[in-house]
Amino acid sequence: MKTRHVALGSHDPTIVTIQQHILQEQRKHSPHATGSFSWLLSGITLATKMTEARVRRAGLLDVIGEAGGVNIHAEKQQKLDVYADEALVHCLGVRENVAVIASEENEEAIMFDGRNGTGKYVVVFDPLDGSSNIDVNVSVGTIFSIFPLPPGFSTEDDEAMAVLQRGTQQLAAGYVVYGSSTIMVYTTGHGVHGFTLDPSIGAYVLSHEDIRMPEQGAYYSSNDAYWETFPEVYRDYLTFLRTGGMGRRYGLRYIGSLVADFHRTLLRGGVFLYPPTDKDPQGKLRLLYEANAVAFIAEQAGGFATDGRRRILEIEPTGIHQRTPLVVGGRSEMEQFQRFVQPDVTRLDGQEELSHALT
Ligand code: P6P
Repeated sequence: MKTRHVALGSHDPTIVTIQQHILQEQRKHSPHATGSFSWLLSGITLATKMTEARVRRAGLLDVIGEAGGVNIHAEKQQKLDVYADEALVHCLGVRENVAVIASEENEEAIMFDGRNGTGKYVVVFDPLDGSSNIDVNVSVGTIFSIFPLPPGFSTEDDEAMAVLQRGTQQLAAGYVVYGSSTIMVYTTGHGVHGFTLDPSIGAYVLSHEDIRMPEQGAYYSSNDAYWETFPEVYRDYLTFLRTGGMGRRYGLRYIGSLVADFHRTLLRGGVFLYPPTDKDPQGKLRLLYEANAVAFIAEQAGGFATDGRRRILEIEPTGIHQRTPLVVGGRSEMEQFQRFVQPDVTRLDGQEELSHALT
């Protein structure tokens, strides 16, 4: 009987895992890459799979509810916050090319011992954003950014200095949405790509190649409960969208979980806003491990992100946990927002940054 040779995957040639994709991207854009970056990324994907397994069974395991502690922001830590953080710290800790990490769940940055010479990367992350939504089965997520270790940085230096880098320094950024399916979206500066976790093989498989934000969407996304405390220019802009100023009356979609609200905005277009409020005059979202990653991905997909005055990626961080207002969306919505917040088009900084980012 003739032996039939079936090459692995030939029955389903579309299977491209995130590891394969990273290696392909590295070979395409940095031919001399050593695979060190994909080794790092495999630490993040493993940690998110560990977290996903718990999130999926949250109602069945003793992981619902509060862990009893509070984080740096005096927010009650959920048990899954702590688990997700420990998974990332462990998985990144065994990757010798990671020198320093910083997490929403830990006040200080962590410098791993004995990494002089091998440590090349800094990873900052929000291990489980929106975790208070878990108990009511609403999507939550993990957000991360990867930076180079600054040249000349040594173990004698303050690890915070390794972490406090502008968003433009990011080598890569991504997020995972633990939603109706689990999807990881990432960029290394060469477009944005999405990978859906296939539980039957335990791998993230390419499902959304080269994601582009629609030029114009149909939704705005903000917590209108704070309407009265939004700065007037934000209220004027939202009224403009609501009343058809951009050729259509925008609907409102707001989940209250950044990764889910941003993921919808990335795929469907529109604009997400967390403006300054009386409760959070500097904005609620964190620059380093939320806004920067979202901004990098948005710009790579043809959109833009600002804090209302500056391009998010240009903000010089002064603190690991500093907060920022965030407005992120597609080209049309962001150009219109720019006209509201910086009407004097002669003002070069914002205009230049916007035009630079949107070219
Ligand atoms: P509010 C979740 O707690 C979070 O940090 C983000 O994921 C989300 O976008 C925001 O806060 C929601 O905040 O004030 O609307 O509940």
